[in-house]
Amino acid sequence: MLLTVVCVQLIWGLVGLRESVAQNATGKDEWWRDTFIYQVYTRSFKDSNGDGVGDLNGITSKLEHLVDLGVSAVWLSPIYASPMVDFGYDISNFTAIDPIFGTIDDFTRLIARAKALKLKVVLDFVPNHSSDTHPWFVKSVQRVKPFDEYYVWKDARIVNGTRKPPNNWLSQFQGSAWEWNDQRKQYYYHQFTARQPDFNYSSTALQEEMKNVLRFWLNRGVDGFRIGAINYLIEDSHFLDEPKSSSASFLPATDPNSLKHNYTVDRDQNYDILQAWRRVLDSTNGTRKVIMTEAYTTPYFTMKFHQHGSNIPFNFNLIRNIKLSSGALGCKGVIDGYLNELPSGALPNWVVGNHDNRRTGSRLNSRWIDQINMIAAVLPGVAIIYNGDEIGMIDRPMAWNETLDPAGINAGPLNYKFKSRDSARTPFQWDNSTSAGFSSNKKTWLPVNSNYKTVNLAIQKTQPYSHYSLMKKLISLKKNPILRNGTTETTIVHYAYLAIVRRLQNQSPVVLLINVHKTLVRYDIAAFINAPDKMTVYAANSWANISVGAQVDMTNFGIDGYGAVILI
Ligand SMILES: *[C@@H]1O[C@H](CO)[C@@H](O)[C@H](O)[C@H]1NC(C)=O
Ligand SMILES: *[C@@H]1O[C@H](CO)[C@@H](O)[C@H](O)[C@H]1NC(C)=O
Ligand SMILES: *[C@@H]1O[C@H](CO)[C@@H](O)[C@H](O)[C@H]1NC(C)=O
Ligand SMILES: *[C@@H]1O[C@H](CO)[C@@H](O)[C@H](O)[C@H]1NC(C)=O
Ligand SMILES: *[C@@H]1O[C@H](CO)[C@@H](O)[C@H](O)[C@H]1NC(C)=O
Ligand SMILES: *[C@@H]1O[C@H](CO)[C@@H](O)[C@H](O)[C@H]1NC(C)=O
Ligand SMILES: *[C@@H]1O[C@H](CO)[C@@H](O)[C@H](O)[C@H]1NC(C)=O
Ligand SMILES: *[C@@H]1O[C@H](CO)[C@@H](O)[C@H](O)[C@H]1NC(C)=O
Ligand SMILES: *[C@@H]1O[C@H](CO)[C@@H](O)[C@H](O)[C@H]1NC(C)=O
Ligand SMILES: *[C@@H]1O[C@H](CO)[C@@H](O)[C@H](O)[C@H]1NC(C)=O
Ligand SMILES: CC(=O)N[C@H]1CO[C@H](CO)[C@@H](O)[C@@H]1O
Ligand SMILES: [Ca+2]
Ligand SMILES: [Ca+2]
Repeated sequence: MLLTVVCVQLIWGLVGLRESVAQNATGKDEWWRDTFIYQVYTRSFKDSNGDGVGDLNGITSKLEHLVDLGVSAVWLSPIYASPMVDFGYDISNFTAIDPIFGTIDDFTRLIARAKALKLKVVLDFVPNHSSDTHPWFVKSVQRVKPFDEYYVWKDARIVNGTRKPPNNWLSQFQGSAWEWNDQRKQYYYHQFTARQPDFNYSSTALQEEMKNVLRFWLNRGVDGFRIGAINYLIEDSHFLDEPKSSSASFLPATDPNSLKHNYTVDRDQNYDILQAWRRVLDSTNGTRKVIMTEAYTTPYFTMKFHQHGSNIPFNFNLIRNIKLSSGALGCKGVIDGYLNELPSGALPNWVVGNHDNRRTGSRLNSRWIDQINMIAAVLPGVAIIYNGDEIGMIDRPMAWNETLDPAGINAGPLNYKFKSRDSARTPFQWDNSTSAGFSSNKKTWLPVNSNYKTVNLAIQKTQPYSHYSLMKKLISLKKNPILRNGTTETTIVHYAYLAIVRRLQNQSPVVLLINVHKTLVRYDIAAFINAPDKMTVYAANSWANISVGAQVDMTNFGIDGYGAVILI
């Protein structure tokens, strides 16, 4: 069995050597090309006033950290007025700052400071739904025109004299996606919690409102938007039951994965709406505006966003498809699969983490933290990191009575651990002082991870082989012309190494080498990947046990188990 795997890997390795993906990252000279973009989860980055929740003034006070890292842009998770049922993804006013985060003047100061530091600012745009406390929804309930059609309302189905939802559609957060409203005497549709009614994008008045939201923030100096849950915008107008999925028999009938969502997800008209927003952004003056889109979907629907106005349709492959069991072959497959699917001329991107997924060190394990960061850096295109990725923060397990995320609460005490996103949202670990330097308050909205005394930014700044020191080198490497314009080869060297080789004309290549095995293996890597006999270590993780700057003999080279190095 083991032998077979090794043989297969060897054959793949040989194939890999000859098969160059030859994918060069275009996207012309957009400012986001070949950069890292940094997501700030607003509630957890920095608390300026001691109430235990992160805020705008906190972010402004820490923008220098992002300059020090070298990222091109900061994307802020929602800062808008919200009852915080889904921690800001339930918006009650799209053009107001929630008081917990500050004021519009605080926002203006944040933008001014970012501009002075040459940092771009990207806002979260959450267009699928609003909060049920939004004045539009309140008026919709009262059937006030034109608000009456802003949301998706349907009459009940009466079955044997009992009121039932219009169809079998399920919420992403468990159970029926329909909620009865006793005042309007109709059900409304909600893809997420019942406190987040979906908009009706067939209403042109609603479409116009949402464009005005974009214009409002563009006029205040933002450089683009990250559009959340974009593949959920439109629902099929026939409202037919969705078919059962192949895993339906293993799942409770309330689990959204028990249905095949072909009437509520990935509808064609989503792309038309995106293009209308693209036109709004393109008709503003000044810096070119970026659109990043979030959709957990198939490669076909992901790639389609490239042709409909999204500059960065999030590529979740590193999060979703790299497993502990992947090995070098699995990693190669994931990377090549994505690059081969990309439409010609499209700019690749690699999402390393976000507030909806477990952190790398917890989803996989600690040795993968640097390896995933290195893969995202060396591959062509944009890398998107989540606050804490640069210092290797890991999830903080939560007890049931500490759970705040509605996705966790709705799943109940037995299953919340699989659904809750709280563990990846704990406060940023700045230093070893009270609440990790996040807040002067000992009590923070989510608890600080108890590892903060050893895992924090201040200490990692002093350590030459820390996650942070490595991340800084990775971010600056993105600007290397070979990474910008070179071709990409993914290769399995011998059986132990995943190699990513970036090559430009006659220059010496840039090589990422990851030992997926637990022991050191020496090999003539130079011959195998057609690299020079002598190369220099540009960066290394701590497992590699090798000095940055060392010159190595590539004809007989190896790195310690789980080590990863970038050679130039
Ligand atoms: C949102 O808040 C702003 C600022 O407070 C206010 O001017 C505006 O009317 C509000 N919008 C709605 C739809 O309530
Ligand atoms: C309606 O009630 C009848 C009699 O109780 C029952 O046989 C039938 O299955 C019910 N129909 C539905 C759709 O529940
Ligand atoms: C959505 O809006 C359109 C156009 O205003 C309207 O015809 C339709 O009935 C609305 N759909 C729902 C489900 O409310
Ligand atoms: C949805 O799936 C069902 C069953 O597989 C199929 O009959 C139907 O045509 C599909 N509808 C769409 C819009 O793809
Ligand atoms: C963009 O600049 C042009 C020329 O200066 C000006 O006419 C136009 O009004 C500006 N558009 C916007 C949206 O500011
Ligand atoms: C959670 O429950 C434990 C006991 O099971 C208790 O010690 C702790 O104080 C509770 N925490 C909260 C936040 O209620
Ligand atoms: C806390 O960090 C400071 C500097 O970052 C260091 O001097 C000090 O020893 C640390 N204290 C503890 C208890 O780790
Ligand atoms: C790399 O590509 C950029 C943008 O296409 C171009 O301006 C630059 O000259 C290229 N550099 C090299 C070394 O080919
Ligand atoms: C990218 O590759 C295409 C063809 O594969 C080539 O025409 C183009 O010049 C390349 N662009 C850069 C920036 O190297
Ligand atoms: C690191 O390398 C040194 C010298 O090559 C060796 O003595 C040491 O055991 C290695 N450490 C680990 C953790 O592999
Ligand atoms: C990445 C992202 O934006 N995720 C959000 C998608 O929308 C749902 C519902 O608003 C949120 O819960 C997610 O956090
Ligand atoms: Ca605060
Ligand atoms: Ca929707």
